[in-house]
Amino acid sequence: MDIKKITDVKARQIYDSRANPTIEVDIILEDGTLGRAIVPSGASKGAFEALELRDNNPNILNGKSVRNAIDNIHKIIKPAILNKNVFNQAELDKLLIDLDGTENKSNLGANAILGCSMAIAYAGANAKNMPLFQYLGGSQARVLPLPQIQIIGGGAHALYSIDIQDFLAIPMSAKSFEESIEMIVNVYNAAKKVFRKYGKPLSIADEGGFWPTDFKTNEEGLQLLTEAIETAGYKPYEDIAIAMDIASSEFYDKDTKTYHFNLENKSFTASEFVDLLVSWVDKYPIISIEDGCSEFDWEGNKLLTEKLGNRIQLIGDDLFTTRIDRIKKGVENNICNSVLIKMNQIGTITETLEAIEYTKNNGFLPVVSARSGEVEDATIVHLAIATNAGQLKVGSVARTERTVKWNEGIRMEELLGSQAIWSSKNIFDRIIKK
Ligand code: 2PG
Ligand code: MG
Repeated sequence: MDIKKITDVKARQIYDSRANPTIEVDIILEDGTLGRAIVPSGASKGAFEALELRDNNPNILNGKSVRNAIDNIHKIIKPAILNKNVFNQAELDKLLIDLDGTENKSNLGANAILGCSMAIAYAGANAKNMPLFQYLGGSQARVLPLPQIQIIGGGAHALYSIDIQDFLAIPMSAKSFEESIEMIVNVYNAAKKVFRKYGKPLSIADEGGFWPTDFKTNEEGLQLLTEAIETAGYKPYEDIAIAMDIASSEFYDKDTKTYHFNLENKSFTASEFVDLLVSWVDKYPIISIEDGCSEFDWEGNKLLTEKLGNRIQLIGDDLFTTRIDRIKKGVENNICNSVLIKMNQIGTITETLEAIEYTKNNGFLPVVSARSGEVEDATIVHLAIATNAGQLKVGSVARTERTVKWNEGIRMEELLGSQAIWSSKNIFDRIIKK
């Protein structure tokens, strides 16, 4: 068996796309090979995510510095993984989990652990001179994911100027990954024209999509995006369909069990809110809805699935937080039909791979996803290809922390050449029964 020993571990505080500190980890091997990775960070975080360890000193970087997590890497993780074989990813991830010893990685910090886990994977791949997707997924890793790309960004990513978080586009008629990105770039640029036509300023939200200034209703996002699709010369739904991330946990009141749109000053019971979403699916070219109901509202999500589960993709993000125990609850009770996969919700590469595997094996669709705070790291693209997950969500087609992922996908499609398989809209045939 191949052995390459880890001889050094270095972590440092660097900065993400939202000017927040984050962690970069270098893993160095006996032959000098370097594996380097950077940890992303969310804003609309799920209550059941693994813990991102921040220093919480109000005098330093708004409490967001990550020096303690970095100390944990140097003082606790480094001595434990030195001289270990880098190719034993699962064993090393298990070691990191055990070193932490808590259920939510709150001891060492999920950010400290994930940074090491990712860098170990890169060091292994680099030592074998392989792209990461091939190292993690082998010779059958070759499905290029159907992208889900943000055109308008609201909610926590635009100072709550509207309640709904994302209006995204899915390139249904694309014949390849490369073409799929080109199509969405056309829609993005058409959205610029549509915004100008209505006199809306072109500001950019956290993930590169347009900031929803002067919206009177949340539904306006659906109207503008549909018009942008048409302006770009595409047929809504057939060519480009709409995906939404409602991120409804952000405006759900646990005590009164109601959903509240601040923009319109309207409150909804779960069943009224589900009815609203159903009416939107009837009226607009929507193919996918994420977190339609809150992470605390299993009944609402169940009702939503009863009404829409055969018609569109229903993704659980905050609801599942990439945890098999929570995904299992969805599978067993027919709640949602898809799972958003975020590495830092769970904290290691191995657990992320297991969550994707579990999701696929139980007939749900995994959607590998970036966070709203991103960096120049394209690990998730490789993760999506490595697992043949079939879908990838990264924010918009603007801003380098986003394009670094799409561009890597274009390169990997080229590298795979005739071996590449295009996920395509057919992926939805597994859940949509029309
Ligand atoms: C989401 C993500 C990415 P955040 O809710 O799906 O869009 O946002 O990283 O802020 O949780
Ligand atoms: Mg989400």
